[in-house]
Amino acid sequence: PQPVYLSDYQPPAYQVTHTELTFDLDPTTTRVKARLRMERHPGTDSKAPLVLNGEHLTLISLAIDGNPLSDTAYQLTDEALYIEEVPEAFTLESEVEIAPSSNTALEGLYLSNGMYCTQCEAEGFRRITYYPDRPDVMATFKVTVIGDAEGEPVLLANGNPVDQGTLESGRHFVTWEDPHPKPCYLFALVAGDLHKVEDVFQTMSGRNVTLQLWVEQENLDKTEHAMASLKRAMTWDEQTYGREYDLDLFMIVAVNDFNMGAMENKGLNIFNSAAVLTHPDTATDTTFQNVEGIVAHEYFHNWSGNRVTCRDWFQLSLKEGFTVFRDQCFSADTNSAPVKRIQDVSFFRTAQFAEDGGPTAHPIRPDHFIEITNFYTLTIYEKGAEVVRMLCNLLGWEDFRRGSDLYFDRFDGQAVTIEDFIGCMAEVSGADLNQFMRWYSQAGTPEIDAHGEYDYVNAAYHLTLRQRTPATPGQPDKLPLHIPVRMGLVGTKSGQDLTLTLEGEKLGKDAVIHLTEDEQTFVFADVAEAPVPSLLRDFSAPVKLHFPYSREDLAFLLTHDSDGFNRWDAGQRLAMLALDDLIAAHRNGVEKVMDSRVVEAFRTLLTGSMDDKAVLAEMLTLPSEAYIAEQQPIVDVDAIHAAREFVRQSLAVALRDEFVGVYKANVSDEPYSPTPEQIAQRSLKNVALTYLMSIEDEEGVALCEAQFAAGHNMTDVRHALTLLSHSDRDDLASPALKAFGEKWAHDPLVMDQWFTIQVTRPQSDVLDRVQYLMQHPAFSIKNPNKVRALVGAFAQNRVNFHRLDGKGYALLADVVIELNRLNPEIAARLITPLTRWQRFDEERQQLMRAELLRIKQEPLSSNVFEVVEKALA
Ligand code: HT7
Ligand code: ZN
Repeated sequence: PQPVYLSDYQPPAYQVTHTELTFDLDPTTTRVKARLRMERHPGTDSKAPLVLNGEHLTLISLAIDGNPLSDTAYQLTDEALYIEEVPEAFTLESEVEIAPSSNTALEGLYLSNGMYCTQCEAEGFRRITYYPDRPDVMATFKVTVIGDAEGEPVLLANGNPVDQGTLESGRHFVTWEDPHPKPCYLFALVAGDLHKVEDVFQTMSGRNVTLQLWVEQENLDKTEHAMASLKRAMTWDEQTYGREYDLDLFMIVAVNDFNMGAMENKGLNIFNSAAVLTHPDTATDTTFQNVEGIVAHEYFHNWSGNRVTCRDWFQLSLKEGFTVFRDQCFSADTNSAPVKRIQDVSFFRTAQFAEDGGPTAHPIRPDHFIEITNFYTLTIYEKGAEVVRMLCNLLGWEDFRRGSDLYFDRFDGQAVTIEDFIGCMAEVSGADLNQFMRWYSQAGTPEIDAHGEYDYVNAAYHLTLRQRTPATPGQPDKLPLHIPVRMGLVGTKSGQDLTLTLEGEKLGKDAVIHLTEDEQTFVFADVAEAPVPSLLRDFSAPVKLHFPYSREDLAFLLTHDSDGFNRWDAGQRLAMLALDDLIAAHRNGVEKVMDSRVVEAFRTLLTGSMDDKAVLAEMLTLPSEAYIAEQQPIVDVDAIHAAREFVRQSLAVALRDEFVGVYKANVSDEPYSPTPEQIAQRSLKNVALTYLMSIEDEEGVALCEAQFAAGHNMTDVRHALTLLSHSDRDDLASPALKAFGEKWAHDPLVMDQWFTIQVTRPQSDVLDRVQYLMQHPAFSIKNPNKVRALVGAFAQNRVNFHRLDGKGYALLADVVIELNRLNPEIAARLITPLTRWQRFDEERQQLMRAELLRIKQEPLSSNVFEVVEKALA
């Protein structure tokens, strides 16, 4: 497979202005007729051949302006159809046959549980018909779907229904029209035995929009939260960005087999059932919150992605980074803002930093790729969102909003670039964003080494910041970035933020300083007392910040920093220092000793007056093993696990009564509701229970068993089940797992949770269990949710996946090899843990590389090929 380069971009020679499609559905032989009105793009070569993408299609007929084309008038390959000579403007008609039932890649038109559905982003439309499958070709669509009246009573496509009727042989049809020009990646079709819940939303201009959520009958009781989330998102986008919905109908469909979370097809969003269905008995608080965020994200794409789309797939972050930023702000406004930020950053620093430091690191706007589906990454999405957030903070909300208005107005109905977006922001604000643009082209996580010195004589504080971005594949040398550092100086006597005076200007008590060079020293004047600097408040830039904080400094910031995010971060840094010592002690076979400062900091948290329970729960949560690993030069999975367990158990022993108190104070028999208050209370209670169960405290075990048995809601039940089944006591684990498995055997989404809980146990029998569960009737390798819940989750089980006999790696490689044939996109994602081999000791490196080499021997899909090549380079 050959890479495509951004620098080779050429506008399309031919545009499609209107697309008419007719689908005659059948599992093995669906007929697709296409009628495309096309015209040559002004300014392109009049001799340019017409090139249409097409894969896995059987061509039946082809005609231009009603004249059938002879075999010699066109050329067909496995990937494209070439027509040498075409008029300036013409109508192209084609008919092809496709087989949805054998489409296991879940790209194009496929069957999920007997239901027809589509996934066209990024390049799935070419598996439906011959077409210029690129986002800068935008057309209006009219689509007729013909199906079996009994088997597929519901026939959906984008836009508004304009016709319907019955046909002979028990068939029927519905015709849909979408008046908004769109690229074909936003095309969607769904047909099956679906049932709907319906609601109405009145837009800010007073139009009524019908909202429909389509699901299988047994899921009708799991739609309420998604519908409420959708209405909240519609209101938020009107109030925050002035964006109104633009059709009379908005539909969401839930399907069981889906490669990602959801898809923003115009007027017909298709969702992985795991990303839309909720019920207090079957979904946890985390799922409720994810569903709200994903529903909002897909809805927000209607403007940031659909009305204004990407010129080419290199610009993917234009729509994804901006839309993630929008959904993060929505969730922050709707729930607890500090907790949302803490959770997002915590995930980002663990997973995106790892991606940015590994062999698949790439800029937010890559300059080449082999397989675009490999680039739906944390860098494009989450780092892209961090960059938009920095921009918003640099400009201030007012200018950012004016820039976004200009962007939507100027480019409505067009396919554009990241420069177009940044250009609007620069134009409204007058800011020079040239250096800022480097964030889009430079891969790797910038690191800031910071040093501070208090000058008692002159009452000044000198802060020196030095930045460097490590080399990444293909980018050995980096230029300095524009890094906004939000900060404060917290007085050690007063415990208050001190006024920041820089170069004679009073900046207030919380300000942003701009690091634009390799090294800069900032001298703050009139600093009346020695301060501890609070740097990178609210994670103001996606960088690693190193400052030589003492444990005393961190304990001080933990209680005195006015920035909630940095208070949490101080706690994490303090715990990390203790963990580092314990990891070293474990490695050296030295007795482990708990740092009393950490115990005292936790005691203060538990007994103090902090009334935000959600933040408190986060502060009491230790850094994850994955995050700790990210901080180590060479990952020692066993030492990390042992050190973290030691800290957890030491805290549980020292603060046992406090944890029992916190647990009991937060038990509630209120009916379940996913409100921020209830979620906070449950998190705090369950964090306390986690500590108690780590020492198998008798009362803790009783509380845990009672919580499991009470079955009040899935958040509490799942947490209790996880603790029982991750304990060393089989008398606790086995009965609970058995009871849960039997109770929920009928519910695929709950069974996914059951799989995950079992394969993330720390006990050493897990590998056998994965193999056993892969034969379980509820498991199917063709269903991405099952693969993620079982095999993907196992690969996150650090002590067991990284077993020294290499069997964890071999199991993953076996599954990747099988999936490479069935679903290359999922196969390529699943390899990720093996690609991080350089982070481990020599022995594990050899084992991981051996599995990558074994995969490489196979006839590989371009998806898996690209990842394996990079991993072994
Ligand atoms: N824009 C959507 C991306 C997506 C996707 C991409 C590749 C293969 C399958 C896919 N399903 C959805 C989702 C989003 O970011 O909103
Ligand atoms: Zn998106």
